[in-house]
Amino acid sequence: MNPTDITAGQDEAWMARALKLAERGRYTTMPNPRVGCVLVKHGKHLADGYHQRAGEPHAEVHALEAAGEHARGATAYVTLEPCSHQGRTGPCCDALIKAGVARVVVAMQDPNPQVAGRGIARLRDAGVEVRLGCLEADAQVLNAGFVSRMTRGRPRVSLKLAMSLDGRTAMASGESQWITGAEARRDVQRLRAQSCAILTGVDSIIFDNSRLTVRADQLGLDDAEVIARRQPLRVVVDSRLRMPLAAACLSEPGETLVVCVEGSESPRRDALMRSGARVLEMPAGDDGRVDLGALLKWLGDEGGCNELLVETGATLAGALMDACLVDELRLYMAPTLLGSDARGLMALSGIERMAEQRPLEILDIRALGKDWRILARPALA
Ligand code: AOF
Ligand code: ZN
Repeated sequence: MNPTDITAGQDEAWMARALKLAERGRYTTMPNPRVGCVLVKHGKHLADGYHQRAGEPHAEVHALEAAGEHARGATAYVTLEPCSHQGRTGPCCDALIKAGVARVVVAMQDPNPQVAGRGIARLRDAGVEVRLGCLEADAQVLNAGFVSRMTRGRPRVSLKLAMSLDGRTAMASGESQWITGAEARRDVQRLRAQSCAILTGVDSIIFDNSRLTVRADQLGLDDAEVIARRQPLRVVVDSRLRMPLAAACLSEPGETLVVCVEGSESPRRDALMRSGARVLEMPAGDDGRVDLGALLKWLGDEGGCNELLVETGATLAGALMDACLVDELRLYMAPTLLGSDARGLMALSGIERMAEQRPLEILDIRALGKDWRILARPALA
């Protein structure tokens, strides 16, 4: 939509610009949300702003600074409700009021319980006209991880699986490199870069010695070097502490969290810590393994984790699906056949009859080089 096209929705056009600005923070704002702001006066663009990093000014502050005195009487388009709390930075709703902004168009309410409507209420109390819900669906998608952490106390979980056309993910030996091509792997690199943490099982570390890192040279983005300076937290589910002390990921930049069940052998734990791991004890679930729901809660509450990417084998993938902890499946399907001796996609329990199948809803399918990417989510019963 063209912002100068009077026949089209003016608010929507300016909000689309604000969303594009917010998008620039995709790889850097965590644990904060991605937020963009555009200031407009008499139908003309005044200034842009977006949130870059937690601890740094919010989107509105950048835009107000750029507009200076001209902000008086302007309309602000913000992709998230302006904050009302004193966090690492001051309340944005007060900054907008002080600058004399006359109207604020907001895409979505801030799910942060410290804000949750108070920013909008304060603006209205000060006589500022507020429109809420402009391009809300797009804003919700952009910050689905932040919304999940704020409303459910756990990250949004994306389960990534690379498979052959016959649904196989590895040879019987565990060998799996590489099923998909370079473009699909680049897509996964970007996914890693935008995730707060990557979750895997200890068997994936043992078989593949995966590093689970973001590599600047594989991102294919302009600011790849800057993005790759932040490495997502690596989380290894390792109920009985079988993690090899020489695992490659332990010597990579960034942190590796090894998660075992409470009461695990302490000499082993100490040795892992000396090798550079952080060890976390979690309660055991009914099967004696790490309680995955409790781990996700910890990652949300203590780890500030908005988006969690799962890159793992069939057992942990199945356990997460069984526990209804997967929000999105990202299946990378390669045009190849690995045969029936190869490993299956995920070990799901309790499926014997067709009535017990687990239906999925496909959200998007697209080609990535010679491979296909399928985005899906568990279908609601
Ligand atoms: C806004 N504009 O650009 C962002 C907002 O620790 P702080 O001070 O950065 O506050 C973080 C919280 O502020 C975050 O949890 C969310 O509720 C809100 N983020 N709000 O008005 C922005 N990034
Ligand atoms: Zn703010």
